[in-house]
Amino acid sequence: MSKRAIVTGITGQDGSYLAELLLEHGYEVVGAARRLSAPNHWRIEHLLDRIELRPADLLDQLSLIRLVDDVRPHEIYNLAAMSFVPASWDQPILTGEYNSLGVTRMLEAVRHVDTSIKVYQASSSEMFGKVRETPQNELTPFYPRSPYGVSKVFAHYITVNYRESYDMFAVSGILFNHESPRRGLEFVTRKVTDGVARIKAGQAETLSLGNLDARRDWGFAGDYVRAIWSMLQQERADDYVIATGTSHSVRDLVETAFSHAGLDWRDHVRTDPALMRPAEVEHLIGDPSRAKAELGWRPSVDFPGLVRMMVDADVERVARGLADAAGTAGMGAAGR
Ligand code: NAP
Ligand code: F7E
Repeated sequence: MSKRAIVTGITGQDGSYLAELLLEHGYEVVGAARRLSAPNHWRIEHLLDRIELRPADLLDQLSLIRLVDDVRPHEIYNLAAMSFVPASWDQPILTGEYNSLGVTRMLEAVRHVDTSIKVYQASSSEMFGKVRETPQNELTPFYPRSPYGVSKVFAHYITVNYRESYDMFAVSGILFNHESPRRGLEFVTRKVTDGVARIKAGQAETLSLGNLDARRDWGFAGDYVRAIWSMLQQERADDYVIATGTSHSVRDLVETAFSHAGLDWRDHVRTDPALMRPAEVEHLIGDPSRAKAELGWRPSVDFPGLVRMMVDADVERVARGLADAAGTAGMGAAGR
């Protein structure tokens, strides 16, 4: 019998890669999507004849109960969230509604319908924020630096709490930054690779960025969804850090991306104080030892390989004249 899974956030970066992976594993995939006035299916267009989409919104408790009750899945991957950190300063209350209470609503739906359904919650390295130790592992204390980070700490602990209170198989993956050609255009990797492609094509001269000194542990989203799936296949529910174990600065990212396109970044990149954050997360680097030992997980794409993949995809997209085809939705927060 094939397994059934619900993926919330299926229209997002991770949802699209996870849906592909679940289909490869023979799952029936039900994607939960909120209603929008125009479809936002560019990441899952190629999957639409193999998945089922159902309406549900993290803000609406009954929509989640109905979804879980109708589908009766074996597994739920709760990826939906307001995921852009700067927007969380603009809309902290809505961020909490989606990312904290929304997760609680999903857990409540599972508790109400069937506590044997396994649940994955998308936790984040942003919970480490102003880091207490380096590198960060599953036991590193949290010190979030944005409403987004704070909202994810709530979600993380409510997931632990439902596991411990109701004996649910509920796990959190503490994922460090992961990117791909399907990343939203406002995140720094994609902003840079899209900028490189436009400059290369003569459509732009300059690219404005914020803090070039911030360092992140960047991996490839396609690798990270393998870890997500694997966490729900374990005997025992536990939380895992997923990271590459290496970090680079935004400046490294810029240098690597521009030079791959044969450009000198110093001729094009400007820094704009308006793009600095009220409280920055300076340096994140993860220790994925537990995931390596218990899940047998390894990343397959390194930092230069990731940047090259993203630059090549954007150069090709811009050359084909598809300048707006990928991810213009969600650019509400001044492009930071
Ligand atoms: P993403 O591309 O921004 O996708 C977010 C998804 O959530 C979209 O499908 C969006 O739907 C959906 N969504 C937002 N609000 C919703 C609501 N109220 N009801 C239903 N759906 C809603 O994010 P991602 O990069 O794939 O990340 C997936 C998850 O992992 C998120 O929870 C994120 O916070 C977390 N995370 C990401 C990273 C990373 O580096 N990518 C690292 C750690 C954790 P629309 O298409 O309708 O907007
Ligand atoms: O910023 C700096 C910025 O927006 C990375 C989300 O997926 O990963 C992501 O959060 C760094 C920051 O990602 C620009 O100040 C400089 O230090 O790409 P980002 P993020 O904030 O790390 C975590 C793990 C998540 O969970 C989140 O959902 O880059 N930076 N100049 C810039 N960042 C942006 N966006 N734009 C700039 O112009």
